[in-house]
Amino acid sequence: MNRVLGILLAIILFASIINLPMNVRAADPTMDGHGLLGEFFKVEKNPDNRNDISVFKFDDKRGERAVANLNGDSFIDIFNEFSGTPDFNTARFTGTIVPEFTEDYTFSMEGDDGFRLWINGELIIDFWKQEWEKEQVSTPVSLEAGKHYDIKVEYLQGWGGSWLRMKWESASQVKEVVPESALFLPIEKLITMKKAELTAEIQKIDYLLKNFTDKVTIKFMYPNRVP
Ligand SMILES: [Ca+2]
Repeated sequence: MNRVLGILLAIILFASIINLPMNVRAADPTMDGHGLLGEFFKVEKNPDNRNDISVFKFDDKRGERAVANLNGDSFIDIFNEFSGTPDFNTARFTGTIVPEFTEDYTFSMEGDDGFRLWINGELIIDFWKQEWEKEQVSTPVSLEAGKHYDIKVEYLQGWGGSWLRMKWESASQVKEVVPESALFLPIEKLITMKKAELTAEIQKIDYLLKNFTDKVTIKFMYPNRVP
């Protein structure tokens, strides 16, 4: 490791120890790239038939937000914020899913209203209906431990309650809500996040170099190599 890098690491350590207030972006709601990327869309209801399923499309995107997992939490606040109304919206959730065991997995979903689930590009649950609280179970999907599989969920909300719950189970995996730890944001989103984190670290280093260089001692990392 060269000396300049050593100095930079020392400064980063110094910055984290003294916890300076700096103009960096707020922490993401998910940790270490876990979770799913949610995209939220507004739709126009058919004024003559509020049960017209054909209105639920994905062409009027209003915003996006990372979610930890699909655990039954209400989407109403998010739709209110992005669309201005909790009624007649759609959402799409994407990322990757990593199983713990090499086994056949079965997915179960329940929601208010309907949903579709793809794993590794294969549509395994198709419940595109204005109905609610009706659990749907997939056919078994063969997965390998530790491997990232693309996951996509599409969701429609007519009116009233608005939520989704996604569970999995296998011979070794007890049926549970798929946890945040098994879900990862899409790779392009991860790269954007990591770039932002790196930019924030560089901003910290810039700030510290300008304001605190005289207080940083290289002895912190290399006690025997620096005079
Ligand atoms: Ca609903």
